[in-house]
Amino acid sequence: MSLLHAGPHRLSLERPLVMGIVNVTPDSFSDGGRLTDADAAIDHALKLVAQGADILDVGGESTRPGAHPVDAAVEAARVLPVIEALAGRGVVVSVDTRKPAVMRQAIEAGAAMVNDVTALTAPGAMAAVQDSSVAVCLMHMQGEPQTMQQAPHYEDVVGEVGLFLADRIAACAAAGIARNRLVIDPGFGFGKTLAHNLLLLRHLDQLAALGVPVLAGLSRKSMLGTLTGRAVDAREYAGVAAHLIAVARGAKIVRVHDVAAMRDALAIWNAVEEISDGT
Ligand code: HH2
Repeated sequence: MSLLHAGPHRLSLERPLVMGIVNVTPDSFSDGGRLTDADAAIDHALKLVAQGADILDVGGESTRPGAHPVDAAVEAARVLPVIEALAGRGVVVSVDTRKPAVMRQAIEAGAAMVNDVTALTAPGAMAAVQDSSVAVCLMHMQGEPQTMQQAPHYEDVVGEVGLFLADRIAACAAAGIARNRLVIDPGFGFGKTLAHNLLLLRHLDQLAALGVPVLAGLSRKSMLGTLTGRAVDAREYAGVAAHLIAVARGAKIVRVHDVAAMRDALAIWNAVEEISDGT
């Protein structure tokens, strides 16, 4: 049985896992400003756990297109109390950060996973996780959040994203990070046009073939709005459909705002996968 090692936790990958999003930011694209104080964030996070989230991803810096970077001290002050409270209740907590200083403090506060949209490429990022036992999500992004959607360009988006992720897996192996701690993610919407996102979703199985669990994060993203004409707060059905396609093509973790809806969809998925033909 395949297990993801995340700090003290061992997460079975037999069934797809749901990662619930907790943005402690004033400016996230779909839920910014809702959870700016720690108590509100913790309350929301515990609701997501009650709805069936397996992991909670706590972020203190928006990486939406055009977002401005925040100072490490500001980001840490936003996420640390939330991480500490949730980890203290036994929740599997991931920290969504690209800053080594925040990674270190989050691990100290009990985070079991580091979700880095820059795939540990910042100076000091590899070292920040190397001597810990946390899981790491390596995500692909072309460019920087501030400018990444201006002119994304690839000759072969699936091939290039795959090569980048394979290279980052190798860099982690060279740094002594065991493969059973790694997750990869094509980074939907991070320096990608609608066509790039659709191709990555259609061919997600090619990334899954790298042999590391794939995480898909499409929740409420603009590609869903473009395809359905829906506003950001009305993309739940589209998100469920997109994540289910990702699961059908090999994704093992889905990163979503709307946990309850995703759980229902996966109840159907799991039942179909697990029914025995001889029944
Ligand atoms: N997407 C966002 C943030 N972090 N991490 C991973 N691994 N994969 C993703 O697709 C991903 C991510 C953007 O979504 P959100 O957190 O809702 O918004 P914001 O960055 O504005 O806080």
